[in-house]
Amino acid sequence: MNEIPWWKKSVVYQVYPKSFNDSNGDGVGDLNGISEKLDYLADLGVDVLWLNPIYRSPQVDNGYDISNYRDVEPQLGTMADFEHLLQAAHDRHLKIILDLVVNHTSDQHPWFKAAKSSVSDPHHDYYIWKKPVDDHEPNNWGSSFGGSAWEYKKDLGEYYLHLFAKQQPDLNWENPKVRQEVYDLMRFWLDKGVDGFRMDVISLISKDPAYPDGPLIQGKAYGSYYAGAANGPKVHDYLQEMHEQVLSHYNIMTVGETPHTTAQQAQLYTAADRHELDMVFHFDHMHLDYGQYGKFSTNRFKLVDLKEVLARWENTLAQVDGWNSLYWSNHDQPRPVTRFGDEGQYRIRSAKMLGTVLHMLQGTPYIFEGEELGLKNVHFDQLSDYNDLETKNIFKELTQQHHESPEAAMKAIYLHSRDNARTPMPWDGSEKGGFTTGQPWLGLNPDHKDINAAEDLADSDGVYHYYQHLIKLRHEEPLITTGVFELLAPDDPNLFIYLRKGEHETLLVAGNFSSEERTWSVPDDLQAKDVDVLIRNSEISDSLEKTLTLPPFGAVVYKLQ
Ligand code: TEU
Repeated sequence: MNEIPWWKKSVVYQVYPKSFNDSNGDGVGDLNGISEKLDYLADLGVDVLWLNPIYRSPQVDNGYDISNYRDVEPQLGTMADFEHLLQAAHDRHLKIILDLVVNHTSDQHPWFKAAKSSVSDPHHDYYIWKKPVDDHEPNNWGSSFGGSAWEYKKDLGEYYLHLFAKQQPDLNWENPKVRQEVYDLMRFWLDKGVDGFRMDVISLISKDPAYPDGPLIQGKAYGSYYAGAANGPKVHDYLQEMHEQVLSHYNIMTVGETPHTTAQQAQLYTAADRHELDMVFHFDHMHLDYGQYGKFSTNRFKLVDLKEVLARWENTLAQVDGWNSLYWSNHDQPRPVTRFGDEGQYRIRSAKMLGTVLHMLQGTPYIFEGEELGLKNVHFDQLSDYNDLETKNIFKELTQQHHESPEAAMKAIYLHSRDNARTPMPWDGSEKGGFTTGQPWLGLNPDHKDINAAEDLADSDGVYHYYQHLIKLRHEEPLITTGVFELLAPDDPNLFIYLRKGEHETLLVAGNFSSEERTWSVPDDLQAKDVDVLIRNSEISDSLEKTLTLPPFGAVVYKLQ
């Protein structure tokens, strides 16, 4: 059998540099701060660190608006600091992947400054410009952050496209010069020894040349660009060209962020024989609690729907020797304990349960900073306490366009603001959480006095030590990487139970998503006394009898011979 690629047996830890650890007291996390915490990360047992963008940026979208791809954002440090971090990580057998943001640049990038200077500038068609149609925007597309996706440059008599903030103009991937510029900047970092990339909204880089209007959904004033910009006509040509010209020349890993992509479409991105990407991030499980206004709703997910989504992705990618990423959260999502688990008396146990049912799936697990501590969403009282432009824009949309009360808007923001994930890491219970000696760029979660790394690591039953065990299992138990997935009890509204089947052995994974004790009738062929308990988060039977009883948010993994 072919050697299993290293990234199929790896666990990735996502570091949001601004919020991880501040080494120089300016209130902003930085690269040297990450270097200071490498032993914390190596001891957890992870294999790869994904750093959110570290490049020079005006910070309109916290680094996802890049003005120089070959320089480090001064607030985060210097190129020497990065090279030191990379070497120190490699010395601990930790790989580092960077965030490749090439669907768009900052409007402060020299390319865009030249492009907007004149329609005849050589850089003009590095971006996407259109003439007005009937004195209006070229189509009805809305920006991800509210408003139109088109910005008019009066002096040029043209609009430019920005699927995100107007300070984030979309690059024109139709232009081969743009593609070569991207491949060159990728080589710049790979030749430094970087171990791969997470590719920001890579499913959006090829647009439908007709730029058709998008459907009006969820009460939005503008049409969705997904119909014309997600999984566009040439996206696979571009990725296969990138693979041939760059990726295939290095022993690296790649993960594409592919919003608005189905499991079937993901087969095309990740099938081994297509030579595109190693895996993708999908969003199907992130949209289960969306409501009439999209993401900012007060709906709660339904476990039956969650199990259907996770099983569909497991089964669909397995059909083509594709590969899955496994995640509960990232820098754009609320905290898993709040969204999928329990913030109250079962916070720690539900955090462990969520870790168990995710890490035993087939795919590469991603741990977003703080997930290994069971962190919760933050309760900021004022809108002014939030930093994220998406959050500030949605407050205006909910109150001014949809006439929701400020209280209702703040409740939806509490549940879904991206700042839930971006509050500074609480290293200890001191006033500034051991994150900084200065004024933090974003407030810490007030609960950090009790919920912090020092407290959790001192608890042998804490979340961090449980995650160490989960990660160790992935490194030692081949079935977690290769076992065939089979969902059991698909209609059970509280229990997530599945198998990972090998030739002679089987793993049975069970998680209780409710705050009540639940039971499950174990099928005859799975009842066994001589089973190994690989991990459990509470008092659960040592063997599989006729009935499996799981306490509130209980989780267990059995290995059957
Ligand atoms: O996010 C793209 C994307 O899918 C987001 O719009 C996501 O759907 C939304 O944030 C969920 O609330 C990537 C980055 O992860 C995000 O931080 C950037 O703001 C965005 O691209 C633009 O680069």
